[in-house]
Amino acid sequence: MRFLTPSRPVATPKDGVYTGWLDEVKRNGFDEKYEHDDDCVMYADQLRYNLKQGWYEFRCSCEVDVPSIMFGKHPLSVLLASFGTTHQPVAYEDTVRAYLTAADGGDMFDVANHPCLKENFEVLVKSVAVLYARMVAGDGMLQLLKEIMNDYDHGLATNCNAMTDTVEQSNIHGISPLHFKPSCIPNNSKLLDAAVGVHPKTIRQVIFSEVASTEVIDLHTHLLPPSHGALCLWGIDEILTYHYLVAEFFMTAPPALTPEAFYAKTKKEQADLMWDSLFIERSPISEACRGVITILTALGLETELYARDLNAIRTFFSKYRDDGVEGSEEYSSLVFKKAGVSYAVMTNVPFSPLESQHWRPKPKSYSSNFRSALRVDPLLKGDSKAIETALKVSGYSNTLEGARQYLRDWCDIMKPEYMMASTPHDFVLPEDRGSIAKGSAVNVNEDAMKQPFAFVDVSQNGCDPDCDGGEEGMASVINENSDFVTHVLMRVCEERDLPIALKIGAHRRVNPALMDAGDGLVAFADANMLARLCTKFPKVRFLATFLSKNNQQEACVLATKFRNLHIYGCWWFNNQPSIIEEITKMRVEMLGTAFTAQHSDSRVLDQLIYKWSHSRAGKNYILVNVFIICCQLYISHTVVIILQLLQKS
Ligand code: FIX
Ligand code: ZN
Repeated sequence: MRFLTPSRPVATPKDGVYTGWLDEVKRNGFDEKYEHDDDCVMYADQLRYNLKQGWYEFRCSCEVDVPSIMFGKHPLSVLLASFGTTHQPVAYEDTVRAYLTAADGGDMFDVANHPCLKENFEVLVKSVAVLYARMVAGDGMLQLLKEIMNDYDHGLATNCNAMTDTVEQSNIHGISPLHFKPSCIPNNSKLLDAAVGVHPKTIRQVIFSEVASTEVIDLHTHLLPPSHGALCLWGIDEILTYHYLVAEFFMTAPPALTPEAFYAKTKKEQADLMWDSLFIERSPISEACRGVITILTALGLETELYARDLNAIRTFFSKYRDDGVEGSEEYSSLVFKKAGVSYAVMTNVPFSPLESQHWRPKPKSYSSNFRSALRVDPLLKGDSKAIETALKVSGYSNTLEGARQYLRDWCDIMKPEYMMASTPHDFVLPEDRGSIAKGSAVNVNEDAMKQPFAFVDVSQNGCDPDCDGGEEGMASVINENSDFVTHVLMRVCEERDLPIALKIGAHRRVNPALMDAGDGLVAFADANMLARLCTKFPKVRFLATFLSKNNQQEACVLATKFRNLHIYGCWWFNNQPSIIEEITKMRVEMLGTAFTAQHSDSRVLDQLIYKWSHSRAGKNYILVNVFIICCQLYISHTVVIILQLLQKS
């Protein structure tokens, strides 16, 4: 690094003497005052330094040939000075490589050309380029050393890979998973404030690298923390029995094996069957199967995977399992770290006694990797029986006010980020149930209701945004005609300023015997209902995702009509590379950046690794795709800004 000191530009250096900037001085060119200053101190052999102005002189005889910058051989310092202001690390790589291989420079020519070492040498080049770019931007050398010693797992013995601002070439051109790699440029680095620009030649590399190192928030999962005991699912047997894989397994399972017989087996036996069928007898190429491979590879289990040795894989997990809750906690932290997820929003169901026992009488404490979302499906479904039972068991009055209080209390206990529910396939708003049944107009556009899939002209529906049906405060008893959406759910969302996340278009139990694996989809869900909810409850913020590919364009249009609507994720059957590509491109084109590209819907902790590695990866996946699309649209300036924001967030 000593000879890579950036220097002021000099046309004809005297005796090979150059000027370098001292630590933490922004290297932004030559200050005219410099020549006449009296604060210069001679330190050796006619060389001076000036602490006040932050420069020193040094001799360097190294000359290098870097055709991408200047033709012919030039003194190293002249080449470095030619950069002027700060650039992206990749811009310096050719010069660093030339210096490190020069005989009077790093003298590493043999290493650079050794068949077994040249890859490692390239990693060294990239890591030096990062440190150099940071020094040019003004990060102090001592700060860099302290960081390496304190922030990297192996201190000064850390593999240079951790310090490179890059991802493997194979990722950039293919669709292989893009595993999370913590950024080697911390948030306090001055490099992030420098107007570094992005060169068209390097933009792909920069995008991949930024996306790989961006920590995500997972908006919706079914994960529960280790403190919730058996409800926290992790490990190979859970991974293999994920309901996406069970559905795939049953397509070709022997006819003699009924779903009932399958589910009667132990988890381990089920996992054995799945492994044999999907990973040994057949090629694991579906998205869900690839996910298993991504997880195992990320956990360093390539050898076991290559040998198709399920028991050896189990041994890895049992090391954590044997340590009880502590082991689960340790494994959970590892997964979040590897997945690059800062926190995952859970799905917390107060109506489930299995779950509510972990919240009442006193909520169990859990790591900051988890945040809560209050799942309220019975309220959206209008399932008066389930609601009545829940109220009775917990000692609330069987009234709408009782239901509201129940919800408020759960909000106090769980402190949710939002409320959420999945609509049933035959969902209609309670008020419409009435209008269809009785044929009377209840604040809806009757004509539009006759065309279930036409966009409702919401301005014509005569709905007063403040109206709530007039039942306010009434001690009404809960029955099948109760409008829980208006009088309970939306009321509490408004009171607490909580958004509600809707998942629209699942058709539950299409094949009931397959349980969760037997759920299907509604080919076209009626999105009018969402438009009307957004109109009727303007103070409530709606998050929505649709299960059918057919609804995606309509969802985008709706998002541009209602500022209280935000579209998120490529859910479940849409979470396939080809569909993700189509949906994401459309969303970028129609919504710009005003949408949330993805959520994982993980049910098993380990799945965070694959769902996010796949979501980050290139070509047909989400995050990289978003940025590549931006570049294709020639708005690379915006890309730079987004990348900077991402890095800082
Ligand atoms: O309703 C939901 O939250 C769905 O995500 C689940 O019901 C579904 O089983 C699932 O896991 C999809 O990914
Ligand atoms: Zn879900």
